[in-house]
Amino acid sequence: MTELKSKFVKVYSVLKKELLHDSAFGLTDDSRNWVERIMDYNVPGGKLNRGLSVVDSYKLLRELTNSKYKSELSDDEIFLASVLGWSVEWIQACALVLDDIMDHSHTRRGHPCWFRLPKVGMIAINDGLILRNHVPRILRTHFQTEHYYLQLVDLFHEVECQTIAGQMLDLITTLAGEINLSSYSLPVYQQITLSKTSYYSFYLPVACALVMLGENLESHDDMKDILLEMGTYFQVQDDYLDCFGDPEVIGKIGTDIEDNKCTWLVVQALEHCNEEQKKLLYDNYGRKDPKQVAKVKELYKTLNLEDLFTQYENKTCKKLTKSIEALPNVAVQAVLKSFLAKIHKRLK
Ligand code: DMA
Ligand code: MG
Ligand code: MG
Ligand code: MG
Repeated sequence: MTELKSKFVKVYSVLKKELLHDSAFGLTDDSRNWVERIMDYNVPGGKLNRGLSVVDSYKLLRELTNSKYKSELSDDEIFLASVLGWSVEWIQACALVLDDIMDHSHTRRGHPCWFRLPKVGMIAINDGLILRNHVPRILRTHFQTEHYYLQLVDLFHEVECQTIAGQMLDLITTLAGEINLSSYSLPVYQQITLSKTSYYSFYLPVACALVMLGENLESHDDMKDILLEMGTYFQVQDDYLDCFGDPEVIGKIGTDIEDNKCTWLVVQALEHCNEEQKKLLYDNYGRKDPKQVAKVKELYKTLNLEDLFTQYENKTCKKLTKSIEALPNVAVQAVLKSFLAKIHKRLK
């Protein structure tokens, strides 16, 4: 583990302790124990890519955007950037707890989904809200007196609006798809991924770093556009791994076919199939029966969607690299390249 990562990881228990003793929640001994379980089960067990990229982005952007920041990162700066990183991880934890209920998922990060645990069940809905309400408390405790506090609160709020609207679109598109799969297309798919994934996973971490550096977010739209595009690439990979990934490696069992989701794979299948294959897809997509799921996967194989995905990955990586290299600022380029390196050809 790098020194920066180990400093980041340590901040989790600081925040956890503060939240467990935050009088706003008026916790009893029993509810305090429950909240501790919610946090420990759902917040720290992921790849931490989103959280760490706040610290990494802060470091890269600080070193190169402003000459007054030539010195080493102070412990205070690392701590504050880590707090923001964990706030992003908290948003993610909340989103995943609720997403797994809505997607009827079974496992997450190699364990049963929180709502699948005995005695949790639909309490998980309120638990998701607890996690979501931790975020403004964290921001208040650590940033209240900073000049950029309001900007930070606004940023989290706006990104959350995007994310939940994206989740809604994901879910209602599925309803339309249950009536007719022909409503699934690449533009519809891109709209869903942009809002449900790109904003909170790619834009938010970098925007946090920029706000901390006192930068005006509006003047970084070129970087934002590339980050959002990377988010789509990331979700295409997520869809691919849902079907073709190793559950042992990705830590979750795919449910997209059963759930009738508008995924990159089904959009490609619809685009490339003949009439007979289309009928097979219409008859078997969105059904719980494992035999029907297997038929859909077989069709994906017949249509060579695995090769198509590899081509997409290579093409997208080239295109993103070109856009990144066309940007004027080296620091911005470095941030974007490190994001791309983290996700390109990922297996989990
Ligand atoms: C994830 O979409 C989006 C959010 C906001 C959690 P998804 O349901 O494809 O994610 P996963 O495959 O991790 O369940
Ligand atoms: Mg989902
Ligand atoms: Mg899901
Ligand atoms: Mg998925």
